[in-house]
Amino acid sequence: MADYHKMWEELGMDVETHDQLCEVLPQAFGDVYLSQENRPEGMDYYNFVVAEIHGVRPAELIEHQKKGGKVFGTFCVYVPDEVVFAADAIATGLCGGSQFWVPGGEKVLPTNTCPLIKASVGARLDRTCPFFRIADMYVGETTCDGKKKAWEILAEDVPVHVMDLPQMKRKKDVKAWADEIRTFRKVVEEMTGNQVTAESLHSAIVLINNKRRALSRLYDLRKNEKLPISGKDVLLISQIAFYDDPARFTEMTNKLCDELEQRVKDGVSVFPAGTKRIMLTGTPLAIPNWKLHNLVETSGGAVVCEEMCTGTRYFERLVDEAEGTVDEQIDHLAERYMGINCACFTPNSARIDDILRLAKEYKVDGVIDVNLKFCSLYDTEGYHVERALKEAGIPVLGIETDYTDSDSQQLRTRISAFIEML
Ligand code: BJ8
Repeated sequence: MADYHKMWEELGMDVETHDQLCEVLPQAFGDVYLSQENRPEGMDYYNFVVAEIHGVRPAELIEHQKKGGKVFGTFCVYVPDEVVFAADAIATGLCGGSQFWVPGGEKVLPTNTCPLIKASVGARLDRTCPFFRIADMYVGETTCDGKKKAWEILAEDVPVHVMDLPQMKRKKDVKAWADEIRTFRKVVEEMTGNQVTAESLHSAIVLINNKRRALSRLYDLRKNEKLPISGKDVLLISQIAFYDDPARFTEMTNKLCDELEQRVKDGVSVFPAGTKRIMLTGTPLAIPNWKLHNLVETSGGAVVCEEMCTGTRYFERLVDEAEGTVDEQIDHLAERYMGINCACFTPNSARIDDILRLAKEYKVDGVIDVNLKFCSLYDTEGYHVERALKEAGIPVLGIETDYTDSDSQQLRTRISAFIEML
């Protein structure tokens, strides 16, 4: 990796502590990723992005700021990136997926907070992630209780705008979300000094839809009996989608899909025939959380789909691209985003329908219902998820875990036994 120490120092980072993270990440990435056989050549791009994760993209964001541009950090797939890009600003995902940041979060949060929140808060307060330093404003949402309270703590250190997400899906809730997006538009316009116009919003909708189209194309390729790419690799791509430049990401992902389509034509598979097809459902897997995919794919299974925010919830369904006024387009955004099925909604039966549909589409042999420790929303919803799967005759294994490696052996035993009985 190139030397970015000067940039990190200028960002006010704790460079010494950050160096420790830089030391362990390449090893972890090598073990999980580079050890795979017959990886598509198109993965070189994503390998490069990860190798330079705290260098290349942060440098681009800083370049954008030097030209007077703003950067917004987000934590949830309900926040419409389109509004940010329409004001000539950049949106970047900030969810933390490493245990490295958790102790920092625990300094201010109860221990029984989910690791995603603890890692995100720790990354900011300990000054050990450039993305968290660069963002001019954080955009939070009222999804789960832990996040809602975390925004108040983060707001002492960085400007935070919180979007009030309704938790039911009635007509009036969709309208309320559209109003929240209108407020967000004003916040973004004020922060950037740029206007969101009908033209710029339309271009941004097409830009982000194209990213969704590329991801959807990639996921469709996993529906093939012969899998041209591993689940691990697709997870990595999904994670990178949250912070890479959207146009470049779309181009590179489409290029990879060209290669994968050729593989399908040639009958190439990265797994031996008969490998069990597993779908994961549940809480998101933020970068660099590769633990479960690695366990499944080194225990005789292949992950073929993720019903997760780092998965189908991120890209399924497009925003209506009909041209119109800013107000009309915001209504289209609200409709699309309110179609995401997060466990913070009640009832959330459409998620169960999605899981059953995806299990069929991806021809899965079994489902693993994943819960990040202390996420009571997904944990509780697991009751309905697992019951519906059992009723449909689809084997399911419920798992609760965090970012540590302490349960890896135990999980491997359970996952191997599950895959063996499929
Ligand atoms: S739309 S899943 S990204 S809220 S895992 S922090 S819910 S305690 S991340 Fe999420 Fe948006 Fe929903 Fe997706 Fe809270 Fe649960 Fe932690 Fe979570």
